[in-house]
Amino acid sequence: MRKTIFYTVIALLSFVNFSCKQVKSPDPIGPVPTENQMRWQEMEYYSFVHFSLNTYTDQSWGYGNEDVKLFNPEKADCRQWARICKEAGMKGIIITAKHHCGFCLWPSEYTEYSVKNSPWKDGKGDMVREMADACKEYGLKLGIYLSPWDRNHPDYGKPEYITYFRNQLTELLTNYGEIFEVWFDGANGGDGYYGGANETRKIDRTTYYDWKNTYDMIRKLQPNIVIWNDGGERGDLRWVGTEEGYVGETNWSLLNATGDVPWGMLHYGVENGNAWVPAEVNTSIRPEWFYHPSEDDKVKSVPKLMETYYNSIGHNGSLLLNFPIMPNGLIHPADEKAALEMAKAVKESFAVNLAEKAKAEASNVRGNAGKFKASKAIDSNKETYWATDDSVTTASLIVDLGKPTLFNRFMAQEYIRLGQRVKEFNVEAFVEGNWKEIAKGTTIGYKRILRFPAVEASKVRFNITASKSCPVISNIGIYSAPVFLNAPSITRNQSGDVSISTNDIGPVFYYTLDGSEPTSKSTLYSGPFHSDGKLEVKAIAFDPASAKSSPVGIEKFDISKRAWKIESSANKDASSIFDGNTSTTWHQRDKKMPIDLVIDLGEKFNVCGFKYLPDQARWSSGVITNYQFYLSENNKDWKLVSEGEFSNIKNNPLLQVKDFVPVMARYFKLRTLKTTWGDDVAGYAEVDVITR
Ligand code: FUL
Repeated sequence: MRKTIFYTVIALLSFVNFSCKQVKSPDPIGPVPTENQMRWQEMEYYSFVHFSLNTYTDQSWGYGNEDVKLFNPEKADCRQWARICKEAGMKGIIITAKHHCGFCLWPSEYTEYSVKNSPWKDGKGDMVREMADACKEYGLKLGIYLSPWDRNHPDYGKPEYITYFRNQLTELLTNYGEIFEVWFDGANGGDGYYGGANETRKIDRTTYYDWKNTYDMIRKLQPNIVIWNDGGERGDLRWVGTEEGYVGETNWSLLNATGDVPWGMLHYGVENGNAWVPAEVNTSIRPEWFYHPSEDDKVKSVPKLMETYYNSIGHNGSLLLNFPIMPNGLIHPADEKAALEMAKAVKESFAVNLAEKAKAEASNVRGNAGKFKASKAIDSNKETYWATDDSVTTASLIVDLGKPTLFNRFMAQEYIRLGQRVKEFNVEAFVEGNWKEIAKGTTIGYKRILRFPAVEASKVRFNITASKSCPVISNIGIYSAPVFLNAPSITRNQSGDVSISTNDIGPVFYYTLDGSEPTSKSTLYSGPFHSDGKLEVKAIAFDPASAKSSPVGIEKFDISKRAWKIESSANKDASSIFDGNTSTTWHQRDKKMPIDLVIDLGEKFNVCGFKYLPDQARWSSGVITNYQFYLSENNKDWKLVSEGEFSNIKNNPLLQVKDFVPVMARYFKLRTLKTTWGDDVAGYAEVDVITR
């Protein structure tokens, strides 16, 4: 008997051993994430806080000469920031320890331009310390933003500055505990205070900072860190080429380790790149990064934030969402409300994974081994996965829900420790006895979520139609998420025709013109309507199926543009700059700087401001950074009414609004002094005036 048991055990052991040998895990393909990148990827969602002297000067970029005495956040409370981030489902906070103006939120030993000379806590405060303590208390990780460009420091542009920069980094990476991410913004407008020199300093961003040695130093001081850098040496993470909150639908977590990274590579990654450099989507909860009171009513709505969620985390990226801190040192209640409502929407959307209790079956299972079977993709365990045989690069997995079930989201995750593989896939639903395609996508990566109109089906088929190598899928999710509609956009063309539209599928619109809040009882929009002159339109999108409404879209139009004429050019395309269509543009290419745009308003008005929307195409030429704005009654005698800088317009090409003391005028002149490209091209998507 004993012998029989012995031989049975031996036989079983050799069988197990034999099958394990037979069914080896897939080999990794291409570059794979490091442990640091893996840990970071799993964080998914974390925040930025922007706080500096800009908060007190209503600027986007400080020049470097702003008075340190302005910094006095009497209610500063990093615990409030941390609590909000925690409740919003975030996993960490990156603080602007130093922005481009050079002001330091910690009492750096190497400069006087810091909190130590501010009235805040009589110069005894340390905002980075308070942030680190608050993060610890709330179980969040801490990250540091240290601007390489320093508009205050006298040595900026010289080799000495690199020592200063590294000294500051050393302070930040040694005195505040573990730092999960360090953020080096590439912005550099050239000019600055520079210790009183008030000049333009050009650096070569590929060589000046000697990133290689700085990186070595960082990794020694913080072995678990990830480095974000949008210029020079390749970091661990990449920018996605826009600050509007989305990365490409196709998103490879790969780049090449060396060479230039044009916009397309930032946004979509590089399919056959030789380095793992995943995407981080950074955007602000308001249009701008720093706090501006004029944006209190421009905090992003839940539908907008949910769109950002799907276009970042749902596109194989992480989401870095910014809170601007108010001058009193707190996050504005409207920002808190939006972030918490978004968290609730995310929670509700993904509360029940309908695939979890289902049965799964695959067209191919690697070596027919239990370890790689289809159900490993629906067991909610990130360490197990469904995989196919090496020779199989197209495969299907059917999730049987058991009964007709309503759903509108599909989520898939690759086991990226073995590399990113899937190039193309689609999802079908079994409806009334037939398979019907409901959605399709390209890459998957760490996480991909597809949205589609709700469908009722008993089975779902996930088809991988192209993959670099055998697919390795760690998780699949099927959800029924609540609908969130975006506020509609409202435009008016030069003839005065007002149009209402949206990106969402299926809603109708209701609007008002008398300032009252629109409801589903207001006027139903049935197509463009005519209305010249000053006008305020408020509109909602409404989904008849769920009876849900969007937030209210509001647009204020000023004087009619019907009689406007461009005086400075005979070009016919030029009128596209006041056609109300933000995607049509005009570029003046036939002049040398400064380039003037002169417009005849047709009659005299009391003008008190102007608006400039740059070309919305990515990295377009002709984006104005430095301007002058003049008014005239006769097109001869001009009065300069506004001049300055459109800060951060390159990365965040928002509508720029400038107000000034009212002046009667029939003509205006927008003079371009400098653009982001520094060439002789001035470009415009829209220009407008504000009148009294
Ligand atoms: C940009 C900077 O210039 C902005 O001011 C902001 O800090 C943003 C996160 O990065 O490029």
